[in-house]
Amino acid sequence: MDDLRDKYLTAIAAAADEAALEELRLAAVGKKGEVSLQMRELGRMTPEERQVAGPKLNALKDEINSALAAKKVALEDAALDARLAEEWLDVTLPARDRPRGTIHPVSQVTEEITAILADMGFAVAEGPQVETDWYNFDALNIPDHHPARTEMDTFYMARADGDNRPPHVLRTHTSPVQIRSMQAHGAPIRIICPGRVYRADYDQTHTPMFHQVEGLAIDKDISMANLKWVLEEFFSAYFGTKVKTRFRASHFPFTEPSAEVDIQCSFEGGQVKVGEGDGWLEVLGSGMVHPKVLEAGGIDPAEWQGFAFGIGIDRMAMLKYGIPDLRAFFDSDLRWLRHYGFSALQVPTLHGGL
Ligand code: 2NM
Repeated sequence: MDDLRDKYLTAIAAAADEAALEELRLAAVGKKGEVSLQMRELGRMTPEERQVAGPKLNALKDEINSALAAKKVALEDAALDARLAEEWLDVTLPARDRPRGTIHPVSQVTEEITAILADMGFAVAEGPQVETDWYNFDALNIPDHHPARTEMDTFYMARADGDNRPPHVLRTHTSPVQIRSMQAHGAPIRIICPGRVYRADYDQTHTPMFHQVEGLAIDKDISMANLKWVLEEFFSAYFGTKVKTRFRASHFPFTEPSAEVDIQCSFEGGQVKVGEGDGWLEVLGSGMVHPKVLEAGGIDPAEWQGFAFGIGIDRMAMLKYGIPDLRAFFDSDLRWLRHYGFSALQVPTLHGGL
């Protein structure tokens, strides 16, 4: 029995892998293993002999099984150690840089403006950028002879000879969307229409494509007072400081009366600061929607009235984020986009101060 113990404990200690261990298990304590065969001999012993040999054999079997189990764990530990040494990973390494885009200031500011006005109860409406001249001009009470209709100011779509569809233009404002919304939903209505608009103009302060958001609120008793409140709330939320407005009488074909709106600002050292000082900056046009425009939208002007306004989004972005040159907005220069662009994670919210 001592020979068997020495033989197997030594072999188990020296086993190189689990397969060798399994072979040793079968040879020692398997059905036909040496220890098992010895146990079968017990039957042929005298009771006195058996009382001595039985417990010894059982102890030997237990000892070999324990040695097998312990060696199995040791082999597994060694295998894991080998893998850990082999598959070495430095989790403190900085991640590889990935190419990342930025959110364009126009997109960011559109989101900011939308968040503020949506919070006041305006729904967002969108529409086509190619419009008939009826939606872009006639419905807005812009007469046939009006200079805005000339090819000097408006992009007309090319037409083949004999094409008798009405003339189409690139919309010069988002008002056509408001006409379509009035036709679709009727009154009362409170909507804003953000989007791209087009005018044949190109210099320091004008690009042939730019962005506008127009607002429209129609109900039974809406007045210029409501307009002034909405605009002051809007500008104060947008610039993050109380902003006074100044209304100056003006003229647009689609509103009567009409007003151009200035916001309070200071000009110091070539720097414009909104919401302080005693200077004024013209930022939008507005007024009470003309009865003829309500009619074009299918709304009875004897029953309903309301205000409308139009703001230039690009200029709002320049003012808030100190961007000096409008034309650079649309150059797609990566250095400009990285400098003035926003992170995709920087989502404007009212509670976050936009
Ligand atoms: C402006 C100025 C004044 C305007 C009018 C309408 C409509 F379609 F409802 F009649 N939408 N926007 C409007 C009025 C726009 O932009 C400078």
